[in-house]
Amino acid sequence: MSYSEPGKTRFQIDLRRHLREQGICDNLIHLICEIAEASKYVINAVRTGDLGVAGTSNLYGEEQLALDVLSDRILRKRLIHSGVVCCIASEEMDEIFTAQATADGLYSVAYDPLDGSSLVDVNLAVGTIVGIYQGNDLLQPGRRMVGAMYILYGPRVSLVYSVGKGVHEFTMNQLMEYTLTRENVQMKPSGDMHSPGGLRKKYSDENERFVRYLEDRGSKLRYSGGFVPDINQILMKGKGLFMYPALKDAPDGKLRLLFELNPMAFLLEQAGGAATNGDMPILDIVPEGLDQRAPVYIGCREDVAKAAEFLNGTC
Ligand code: AFP
Repeated sequence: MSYSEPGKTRFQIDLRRHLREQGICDNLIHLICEIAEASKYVINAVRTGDLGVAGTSNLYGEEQLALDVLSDRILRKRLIHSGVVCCIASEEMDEIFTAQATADGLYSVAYDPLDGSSLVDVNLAVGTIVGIYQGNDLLQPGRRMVGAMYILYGPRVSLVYSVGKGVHEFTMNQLMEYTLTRENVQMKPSGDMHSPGGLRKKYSDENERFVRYLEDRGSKLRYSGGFVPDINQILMKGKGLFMYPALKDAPDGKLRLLFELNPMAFLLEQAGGAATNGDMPILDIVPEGLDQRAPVYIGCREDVAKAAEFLNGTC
């Protein structure tokens, strides 16, 4: 249902009220609201912050931008002081940070504070991605998440979340409050848009054949270089497929399981879509380390199933 139809004024439902209606515990409501609060400072950093490098590198050996470091610090502080988090890990940290020794009634959070940060200097959309687990174990299959969300910093700021009861979109208003704009977002079974990541000349024959199949079917190319805007486009249009496959020199692809793939796979499945690495659902992969990557095909469930057929040779 859309709450923003032109010409119709509706009562605005804010994030906290919507969360309360989900019947989840107060700690989880508090945690999601704290992340939403932190995002207001991240958007401020994105809009006005230093675009230079930080002079440090992350656990993948990638050069960190000042914005990566600042966004990470904003989220980390907020999470640590929330009182409801025991462990956190982010794409910008080397190891898991323990905020509280006890795990009872508390959550662990895996997040990418500013995904696509290298796009800020050319003024393209970027985002924050978050996966939430009960207790202190972050190295468990994504299917055990109790919630996932992202915040998209585009021409408008939007927050999309799920606590396992559908996918809901909120948009930041002029008072910097998140109000409901779409409830129970649903994916179509198949679509006509594709976002193929990675250099095509490094694709396997199977992946190359799959992309040619999509093109022959009339699928349009839609790739921004930012995972959050690319996934948001698929979710909000209800159609499309994003892939970042294994490459000849990168057998696990590029995207990170804990910080990027699991939260997005959780949201897509909640909306009736799917996500696979080609062999198994992304959400069933048991992570072996924080820095694990995986190939990914995510979007409409029939398109994702077709990708798997090309990869396993049945198509
Ligand atoms: P950065 O955070 O280094 O900009 O990477 C963004 C990202 O992880 C993800 O947001 C994109 O989908 C993907 O990389 C794009 O990768 P390519 O530049 O190889 O297309």
